[in-house]
Amino acid sequence: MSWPSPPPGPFRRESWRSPLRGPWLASLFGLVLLIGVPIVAVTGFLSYAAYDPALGDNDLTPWAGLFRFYLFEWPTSPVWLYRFSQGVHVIVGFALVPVVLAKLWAVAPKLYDWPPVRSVAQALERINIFLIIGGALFQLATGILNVQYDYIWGFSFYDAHLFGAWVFTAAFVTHAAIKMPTMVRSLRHREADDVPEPADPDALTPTNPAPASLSRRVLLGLVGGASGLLVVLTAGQSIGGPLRRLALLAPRGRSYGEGPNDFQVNMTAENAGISSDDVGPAWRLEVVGTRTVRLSRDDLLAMSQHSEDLPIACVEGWSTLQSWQGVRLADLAALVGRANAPSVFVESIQQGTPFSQTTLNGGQVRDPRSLLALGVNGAELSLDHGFPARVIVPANPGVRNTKWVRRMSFADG
Ligand SMILES: Nc1nc2c(c(=O)[nH]1)N[C@H]1C(S)=C(S)[C@@H](COP(=O)(O)O)O[C@H]1N2
Ligand SMILES: [Mo]
Repeated sequence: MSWPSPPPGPFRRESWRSPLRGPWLASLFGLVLLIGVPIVAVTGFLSYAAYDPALGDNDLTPWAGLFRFYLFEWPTSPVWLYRFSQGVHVIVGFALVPVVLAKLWAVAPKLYDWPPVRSVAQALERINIFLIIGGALFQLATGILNVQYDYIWGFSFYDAHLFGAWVFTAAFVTHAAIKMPTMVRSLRHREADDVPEPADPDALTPTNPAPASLSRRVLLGLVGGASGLLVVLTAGQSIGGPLRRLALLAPRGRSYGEGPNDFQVNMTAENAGISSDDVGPAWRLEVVGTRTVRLSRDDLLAMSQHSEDLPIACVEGWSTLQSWQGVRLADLAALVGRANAPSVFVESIQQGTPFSQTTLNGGQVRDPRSLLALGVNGAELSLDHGFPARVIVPANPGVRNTKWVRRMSFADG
């Protein structure tokens, strides 16, 4: 079969005229992605492990079992582990946006290859390229939107971002392996700034270049500058200090509350549907083990109190370090005869959302720094921060630090 000549427009090589395009430029962006993408991927897969240490009641993902092969019991040390890994995931993810767009621009002529199918190998490679582009844009879009907005999805962000990650990773690894020799070869030779690159087999270099409107160096400066700006506009949410005020792209990473309780709130008591009756004097914590004990807030305050400086670190990348006061999870486990519980299932007063419950693993229960917090920074917990009691566990993702706790069931081990 022979193909007709290319239709007018982008399928014609001569319609691509920027003198900046060429294999060196495409390979340079490729190299940056080759370093950046694995950082985002590894921290992302770590986040999944952190979410589901016991893979118990939290994991509502269909077919999640397929992806559990690498999971391990999430540790409690160092306390900043999730704060760091998820901060890196979100900050580097943002920083890669301009690089991904620049790389797409640099290789755009390839997307309009003519004839569209020449051989089985070429067709497979093209399918793979469309999976990478689709995967990258999907992951960046879902990730960024999740940081910006709450619950705008008709589907679970968590499932979509996880499946997207596997599709993208598989396509990325394949593409990197195929293109490695081309990248290494192309990066060896750099043309003077205002000269088009030599003709290349991938046909990225234009056949009839237009005069340059900006130099390659300026283009690289713009892409790098855009990445740097995105880092400045997000990093404060994880790093804190004066940078926090600059974290405009992380609108939920800012303060909320009064005095000692003046720090981030994602889910307010009002939005969670917590009424003052729920948390009034009639509130009891039900602790279930070999026996069931019902404790008032005063009963809890009469137990041995401990104070720990621990971060809250959200999947969205924001984090904050606070000083928490309350009773040890280990003491509650011992109280109901389950000192060696392999896990505890925690339920909130809040209803009707996966965030209202969590499973913590045995290491998290036994760590003496893991608290059921009654206070923060020396003051009573505010209602928005989880009054009468909330979970706070070192190195734990924020979402597993359940607020407005009503029941803790220590498993039999
Ligand atoms: N009951 C309940 N606990 C919850 C949540 C929630 O929506 N409901 N949000 C979680 C999330 S996603 C985070 S990051 C931490 C901190 O959230 P906050 O800022 O709303 O306190 O609380 C967690 N505990
Ligand atoms: Mo969160």
